[in-house]
Amino acid sequence: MSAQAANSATGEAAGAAAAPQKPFQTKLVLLGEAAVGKSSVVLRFVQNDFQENKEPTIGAAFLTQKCRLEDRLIKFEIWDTAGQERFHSLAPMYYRNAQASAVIYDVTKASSFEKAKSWVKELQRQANPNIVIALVGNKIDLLKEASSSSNANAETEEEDDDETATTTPEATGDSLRAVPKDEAEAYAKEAGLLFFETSAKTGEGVVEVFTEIAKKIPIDLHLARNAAAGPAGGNGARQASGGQAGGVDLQSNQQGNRKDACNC
Ligand SMILES: Nc1nc2c(ncn2[C@@H]2O[C@H](COP(=O)(O)OP(=O)(O)O)[C@@H](O)[C@H]2O)c(=O)[nH]1
Ligand SMILES: [Mg+2]
Repeated sequence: MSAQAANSATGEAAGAAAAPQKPFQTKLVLLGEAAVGKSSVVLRFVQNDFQENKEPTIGAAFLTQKCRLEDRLIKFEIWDTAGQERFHSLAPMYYRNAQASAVIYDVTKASSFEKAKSWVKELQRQANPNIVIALVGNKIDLLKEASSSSNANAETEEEDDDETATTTPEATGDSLRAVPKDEAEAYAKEAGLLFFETSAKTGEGVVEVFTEIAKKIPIDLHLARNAAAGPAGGNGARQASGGQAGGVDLQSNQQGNRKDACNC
C-alpha cells in the first residue's frame, strides 16, 4: 500500500461513561477532483474546524468519527482520497469494500461536477452494489460572498450599460455558481444518489451529509452478513441515546451547542 495513512484524526475521545456498545463500523470513501474540499469537509465533520490553505492530500488520509443514530452507534471510517489524476488508480482500493461514498464537487467549478459524475459512474460499475452514494456540491459560501459584493458593484455598473463588459457571470448575483443546484439535484435523483450542498468553511450542510448517509446504510443487512460470516459483534445491543430520532449524535468533539442532528 503506497497510500499515506497519516492524518489519523480520531473522533473518539469522549464517551467513556457510555455503555460499551460495539459500534457498527462503516467504511466511507470521499472522491472528487482535487481542491473541491474533500479534506475540508471531513475536517469540519470530525474536528469542526476549517483551514483556509489546506495542503493537498497525498495518496489518502484516514479519519474516524463515531455517531449515534437513534439507538445505533456508528463508527465512520473515512478514507479521504487525493483528487489528482495520478492517484486515480489507487481509488478502487479505497472504494472496494466501502458501504458509503461522498462524491464532492465545487459549485463554482463546472469541470469538478463532470468529474463527480464520472466517479459516480465508476462507483456504480465497480463498487459494492449496495453502496450509498451522496453527491455533494461544496463551497456554497463563495456564492453568498459573491452575491453580496456584486450587489455593491451593481449600482456603480448600472450606467455602463454595454453588453460586452457587464453581462459576464461575474457581474451577476449568483455569479460564481457554475453548477446550477436544480441540474445537480435532478442528476442525483436520476442516478439514485443523495444530494447536498455544503460549505466546509461555514459548516453549512456538512453534518447532514453524514447523517443522511448513516440513515441510508442498510445496517441490518450488513449485520446479518457479518453474523453469517462469524460471531456477532454485539451491534444489536441497545444503548441509551442522547440523539434525536433520526439524527446523528456525534460521540466526540462536542464544540458548540447545535440544535440539529449532530453535535460536532
Ligand atoms: N471558500 C471555501 N473554501 C473551501 C471550502 N472547502 C475547502 N476550501 C478550500 O479549498 C482548498 C482545497 O481544499 P481541500 O480540502 O484541500 O480540497 P481537496 O483537495 O478536495 O481535499 C483549500 O484552500 C480549502 O481551504 C469551502 O467550503 N469554502
Ligand atoms: Mg484533500
